[in-house]
Amino acid sequence: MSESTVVSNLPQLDGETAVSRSAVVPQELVDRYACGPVGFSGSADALYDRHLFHDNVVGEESVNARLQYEAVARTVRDVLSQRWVRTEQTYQRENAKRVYYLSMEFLMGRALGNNIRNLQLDSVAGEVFKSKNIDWTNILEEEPDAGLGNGGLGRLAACFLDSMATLQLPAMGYGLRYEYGIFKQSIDNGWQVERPDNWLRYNDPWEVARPDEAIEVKLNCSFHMEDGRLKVLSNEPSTLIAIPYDRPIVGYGGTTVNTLRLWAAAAPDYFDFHRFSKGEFIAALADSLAAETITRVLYPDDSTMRGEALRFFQQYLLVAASLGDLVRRFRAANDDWHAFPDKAAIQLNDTHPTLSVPELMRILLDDARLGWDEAWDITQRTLAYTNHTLLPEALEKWPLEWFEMLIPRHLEIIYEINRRFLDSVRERFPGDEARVTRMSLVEEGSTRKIRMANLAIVGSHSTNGVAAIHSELLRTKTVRDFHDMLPERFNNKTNGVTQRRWLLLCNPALSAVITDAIGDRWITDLSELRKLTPLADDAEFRSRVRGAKRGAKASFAAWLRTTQGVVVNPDTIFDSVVKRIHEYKRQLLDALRIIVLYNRLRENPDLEMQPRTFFFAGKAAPAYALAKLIIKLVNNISAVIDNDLVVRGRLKVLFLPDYRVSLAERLIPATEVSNQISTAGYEASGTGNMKFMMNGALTIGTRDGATIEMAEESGEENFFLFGLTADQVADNRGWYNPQWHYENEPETRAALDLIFSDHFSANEPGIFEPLRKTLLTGGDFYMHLADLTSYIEADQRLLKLYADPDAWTRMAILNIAGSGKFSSDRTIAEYAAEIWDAKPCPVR
Ligand code: 26V
Repeated sequence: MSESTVVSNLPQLDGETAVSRSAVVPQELVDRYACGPVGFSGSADALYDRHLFHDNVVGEESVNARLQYEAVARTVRDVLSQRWVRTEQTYQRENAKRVYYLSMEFLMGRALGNNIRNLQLDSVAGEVFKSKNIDWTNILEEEPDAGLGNGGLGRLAACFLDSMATLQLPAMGYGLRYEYGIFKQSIDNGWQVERPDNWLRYNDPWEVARPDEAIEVKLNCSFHMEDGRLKVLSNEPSTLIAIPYDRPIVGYGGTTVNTLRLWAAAAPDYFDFHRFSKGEFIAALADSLAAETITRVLYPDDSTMRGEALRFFQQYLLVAASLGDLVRRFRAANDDWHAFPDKAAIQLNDTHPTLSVPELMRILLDDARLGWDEAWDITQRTLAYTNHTLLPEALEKWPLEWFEMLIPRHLEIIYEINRRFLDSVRERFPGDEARVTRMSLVEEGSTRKIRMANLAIVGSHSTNGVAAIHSELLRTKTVRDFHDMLPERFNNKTNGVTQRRWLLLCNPALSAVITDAIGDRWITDLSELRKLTPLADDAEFRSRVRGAKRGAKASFAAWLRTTQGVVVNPDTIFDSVVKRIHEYKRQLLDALRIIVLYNRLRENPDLEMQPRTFFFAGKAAPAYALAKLIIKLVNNISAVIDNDLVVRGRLKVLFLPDYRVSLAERLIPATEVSNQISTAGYEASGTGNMKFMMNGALTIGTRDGATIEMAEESGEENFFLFGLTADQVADNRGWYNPQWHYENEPETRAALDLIFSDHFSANEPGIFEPLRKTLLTGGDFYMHLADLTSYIEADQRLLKLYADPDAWTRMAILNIAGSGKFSSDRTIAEYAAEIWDAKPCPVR
């Protein structure tokens, strides 16, 4: 195939805008991607022009940045499309064991920059941009974040997809195509305001609808709309259809292109056709809107389980559609059902897809007509469950009635699973009826409920936590009875993040410094970063690392100024706490630290203190009033400090609205101090902590989640650890009294008094009163006051180190060097070897 231009069909343009020179794709890339029946060949900017003018049917005068973005994205999709097809063909040909990652959330962020990078098309893209006079940074901004997740759990799923594709695993993600992702957050007078995230308003250039692969989902009830609300009619069986929309997941190097398949709910075309024929055409069509309601919106709360029937429907839709699809794929290549666990591994991302247990049993019993024991063995060997939280209020329990109404056959199966399981408990622990009650899949009470975590543990062969301490607490506290009985099922898989997005893509300057020093193998083997350890003592290398950090701070400051009109000084220490707002994550503790520092300066204006900028970002669940009040407090502190001449220029507090993947990609490289300050024993793992570490921030934090393992990797002496341990938190519960700290620690008292004196709420007296209950009279459940003093002490040590730039940078380098364990490639390799028994299947 020739290197020169191919595609004709270009619009007739005048001389000035005609393609003057073309961006030629190097032969090596043409060879790599031009596979399959439709050859992709030659000129990338001809493809681009065709998409720009012909897909949109516009003339040159209508071109804008959004259309340019779509045309570039479609051009990139052209390049990867045949590789994508080839990937699936290879898996089919090899009849490889597949990994299916079922998740209600995938927090993908933007795809364009990532796909260009992973396909190694940077230089071609650069040429197209040059020849077409495209402002690259502008068009990247046109892509909305795919915000189909709340926080850590959804972002982890996205990192896992990247790693599975890079490791060439035959893997697929299954999720829901929410029309509205996580809400957009803005701030009005300091308060969080939510707006809908209509991310699919424009054509999404990545998704491929595949209506011919739709799955029918049968329900024992039907839906209709009444006064604009979704109503359910029980005992009127109906069918929904789930339509798959596929998105490409490009592995690094572009060899493997896996699929993220998202389901959209719809009514079948024959929906209620007898009503059509009765003349109720319009009414019946209006009811078909009811079906589409199911995948309308992501639930924006990741901290409290609320009894929302619609969410239960969503979970069933995900499970029924995904299992229907993957079983169909299995049947197309295999006729022996007993081979199923050798051909499919299904990972349940938290309990949200746990209906997979009764659904797979139903398929094996009713469709495949296997006996109970065979079906149960296959189900258990296929499924595995990951737990992501120990918070009791987040543990899912669904009312029995809803099973009865929607999926009575599944309830029947759950009863039988429970009967057999409780028999085995009684056999193992005779006479221990209290244990039987605790372990039952059914919670008794005024409304009987199914305990989804119990069902997931019983119906699978593996239950894992997401960091060593979390897995340990799971075994010894949360589901201890299950560990007593089934110890071999429990294991740990410490989380990780993809270094392709969270270092290579978001921090090009630091990436270049690292690659110059140790080569680029770290991109696919992060343990290579260990080679940086000796360079911590190399003055030249330190100065380069420092230069990269300084550059990232300056770009972030420039971005803040141009996009939000906010001025921050890049010569101050950049200190961040970014994550969902939750009491256990203790953003309040950070606010108290800042007030203590503020008081010190007010009391002693001559005090020497390095100037600092404190960044907060994160969303509060719309119904979580206290979390919203924390946001208000931070914003009010910010305003008061800005107006106080004593501290101006020395302390600055900034709440950055609408925390999301693309904001994290800018803030993390610029951060010098990472705060990971949850009450020990409550943060399952954390993954932001890892992103900061590999970008050269130092961590000030508690011994919680994966932060413990991070400190182990770089040495505790290179961490600023403080506060109660998880054991101490548990042991102190009985007698802990926040009042003691208030009475005996003058700075603690002064900080609280300042809040309650309305210093930060002069025009809104009393608004922070609810914090008195949280922090004092209500017992301070998350023990903020217990840890405040040691937080301040650790902070002082940190400031002392900052005053010595060489010592600081040395430590930052030792942290980067120690971050290799926290690649999601390592995590996925462990899942593949220890849970899935899955092997790479290179695309040929
Ligand atoms: C729970 C719920 C409860 C019902 C309503 C909707 C909803 C949505 C999500 C969740 C799951 C929250 C659990 C979660 O995100 N856990 C986080 O998982 C991260 C990845 O393993 C981990 O790093 C964080 O520490 C953990 O908080």
